[in-house]
Amino acid sequence: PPVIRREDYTPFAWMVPETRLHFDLGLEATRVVSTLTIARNSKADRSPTIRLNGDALELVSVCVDGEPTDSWSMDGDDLVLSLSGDVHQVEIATQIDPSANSQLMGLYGSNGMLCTQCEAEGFRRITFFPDRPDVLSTYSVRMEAVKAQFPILLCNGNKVEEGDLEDGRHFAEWHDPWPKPSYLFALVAGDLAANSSAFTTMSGREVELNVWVRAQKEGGSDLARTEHAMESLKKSMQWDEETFGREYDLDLYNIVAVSDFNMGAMENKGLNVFNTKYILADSDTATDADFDAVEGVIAHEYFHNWSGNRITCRDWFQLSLKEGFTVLRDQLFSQDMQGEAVKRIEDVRILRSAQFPEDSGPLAHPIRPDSYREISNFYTATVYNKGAEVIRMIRSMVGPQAFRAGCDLYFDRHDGEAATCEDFVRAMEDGAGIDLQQFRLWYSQAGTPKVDVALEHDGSTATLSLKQTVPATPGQPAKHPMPIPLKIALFDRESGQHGGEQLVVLDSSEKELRFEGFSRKPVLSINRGYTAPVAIQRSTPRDELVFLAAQDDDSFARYEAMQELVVSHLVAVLGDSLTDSEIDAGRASIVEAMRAILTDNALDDSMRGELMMLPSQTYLAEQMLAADPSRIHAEREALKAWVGTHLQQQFEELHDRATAVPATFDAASRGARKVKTQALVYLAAADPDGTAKRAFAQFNAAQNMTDRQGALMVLTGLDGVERTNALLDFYNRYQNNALVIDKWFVLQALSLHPNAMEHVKALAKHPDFTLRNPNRVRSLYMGFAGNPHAFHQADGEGYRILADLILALDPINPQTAARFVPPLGRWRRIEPGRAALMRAELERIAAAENLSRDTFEQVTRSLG
Ligand code: B3K
Ligand code: ZN
Repeated sequence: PPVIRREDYTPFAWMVPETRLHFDLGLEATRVVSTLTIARNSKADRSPTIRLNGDALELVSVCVDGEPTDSWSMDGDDLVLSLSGDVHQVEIATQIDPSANSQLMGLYGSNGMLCTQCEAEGFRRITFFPDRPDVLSTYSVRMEAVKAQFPILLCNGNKVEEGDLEDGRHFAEWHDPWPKPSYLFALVAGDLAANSSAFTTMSGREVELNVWVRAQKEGGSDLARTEHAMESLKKSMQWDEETFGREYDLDLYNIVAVSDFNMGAMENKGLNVFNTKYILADSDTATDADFDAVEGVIAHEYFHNWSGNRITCRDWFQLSLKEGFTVLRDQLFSQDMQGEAVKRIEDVRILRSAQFPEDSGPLAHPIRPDSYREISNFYTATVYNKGAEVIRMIRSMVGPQAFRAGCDLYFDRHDGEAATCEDFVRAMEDGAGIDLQQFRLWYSQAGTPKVDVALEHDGSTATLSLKQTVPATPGQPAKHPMPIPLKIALFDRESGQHGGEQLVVLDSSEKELRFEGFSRKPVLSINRGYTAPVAIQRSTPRDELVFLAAQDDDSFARYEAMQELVVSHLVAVLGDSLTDSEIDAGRASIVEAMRAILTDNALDDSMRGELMMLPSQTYLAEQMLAADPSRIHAEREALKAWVGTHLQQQFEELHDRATAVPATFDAASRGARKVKTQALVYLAAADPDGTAKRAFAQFNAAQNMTDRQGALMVLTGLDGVERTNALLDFYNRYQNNALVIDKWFVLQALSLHPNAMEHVKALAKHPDFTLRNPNRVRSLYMGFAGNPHAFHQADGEGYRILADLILALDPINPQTAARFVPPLGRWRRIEPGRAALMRAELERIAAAENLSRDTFEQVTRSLG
């Protein structure tokens, strides 16, 4: 497969001002007739042909200006038409089989309904079209189908007509007035039921809102589980008006939940299609975290209406233009809904466990990549989450008001266009009043910068020395220094106060900053609020970290101090550089800091729950050049047991207190649920038998999924009758609910149980397991790949299991298969014995015949 490069971009030779589509819908055979009005693009070179992309289409006929023509040819899957004039009408008939579409790209069947996924290049699996984001067209669509089978027919925009036809068939006609690229096209047909409501926009437009689910379902309809999604949609619409001044622009907003979906959701104009996972939620089947995820994804897709749809991307290299910006927008929204401190910590945790490994591995790429073979492989944590961090840095440097002015200018200047990241940066410069010349490096350089920090004290002067290095990444051996905004504060140890925060920007390799008026050496709090997505490297004395963990008035910095305390201890233990008494001292300071967290009455439980979490295995592995996953796992577990043993009484008291809090949706009750399960995690490590009983009691008394899943998570890691009974009870109770059965799979795949690998092998043969449903595949195998002691078993069996999965899944669903390659691609950062085994599995995959473009690209880059 060819490499596509950003520098090769050229505008398309034709414009397609109008697209008319006629669908005769059927599960096994769908006939599509498309009528395109095309005109030469005066801003592009003149071409004697037009290239219409296709993928696995059966061509039925081609007409130009009303006449059948044979002046066309196939170039691979693409249809190339010769055209002499400047304006033409092209009519193409194709036939497709949605039931055979297991890739879930284009038009496919799911549970008897028909739905589409077109981003990035799925529209070409529906009809021949210039399937690129810079070709904008207005769509008029007629859908026809058997009414009993597909009573509801949905498409983008507004419904203009509907009616009955002969032979039990019916039709609906839709028109979307907003020009859009083909990747935003969507249709859905099926037996659906809606939760309907309305929203009045700031200028008084009355918008009909519908959340659609499958009408008939064994075990009752899902309609009752759509209320939270609907409320989240209204909150998002309101918030975007208040915070960004953005208003919705159609009279209708439809959301449809489907159970077979490659990603989380899709922002198609006026017709979002969602994975059921991000729609269905009630307290019996969804955890508090699930509720938050629904709210966040609903918001994300809604916000795309401006950052993505009204202003779209010129080409796929600009993906972060819409994704990074929209992630930032949904993060800010969730901060406002759920509380800023905890949300920020959660987002940084995701960045560190998903994006940092990308940046330090063979798949590292800038947030605006320079090349790809398969664009689906670039829907990454780098483009999304680091992309959001990059824009957040601009916001931190200019402040929220100037940032808003920059956004206003961007929306105003580029409305209706297919824009670039460069357009966004320029609008920020002009609208927010900041020079971002050097800052543009954040768009072009990959790798997580490291910042070395030292603080010296002499007389009344404190001197802060900062030094940055941006590590080499594939294709980028040498880097330039980037501007790194760091919010800092200097604390006086005795009073526990600081003299105000300030933002320093490290914009050269090295910088020294002097601060006057310190009779004692201050305690440095740096990268407060996590202003820059960098790795801070410093050797802070333990007592200063304990001080910050207990006292810092920046919640993130407080969390960070606790993390650093644990990370520095575990890294030293793993480096075999500590004497026994040093190990004891390290553990003692962690116990001391944890005790302060458990007993601080001023702390709300939600924040307490964050502070209680140990740094993840992945984040710890990031700190080493060649990690031994088993040892990291063992030392992390040993520390957990140590802390659990030394604070057993405090954890039990916390668990008892939290258990007594009545189960509601308010923040206090949610916080109580969070610390309840956190306490069990430590207690399980310290006292497995006693905790099995305690967790089983929590499981049985649970009035909601948060408590039930938390208890089951702990129990799956333990041995005994409680484990067996809880797993059985959970399965029987929820066997008709696919999303909950996904939890049952993932908990066992992730479990601390020594036989987790055997459990995974057995679950792969379970009647409820299928390679056809991405949620189910991810539950079992992403869980497994994230389970260090099972996946990284020293004999390499875990690697073989994952490689076998990739090979089996690739012919069915290449996009999802390719997502399992990165865990194997980490081999360079793993100790040599395992690294060789991982590499061997990658080579075995690479040698397979007929590998998809998706998997081929990821495997070759990973071997690279
Ligand atoms: N824009 C979609 C991504 C779909 C990608 C499919 N390969 C989801 C989102 O970011 O909102
Ligand atoms: Zn998005």
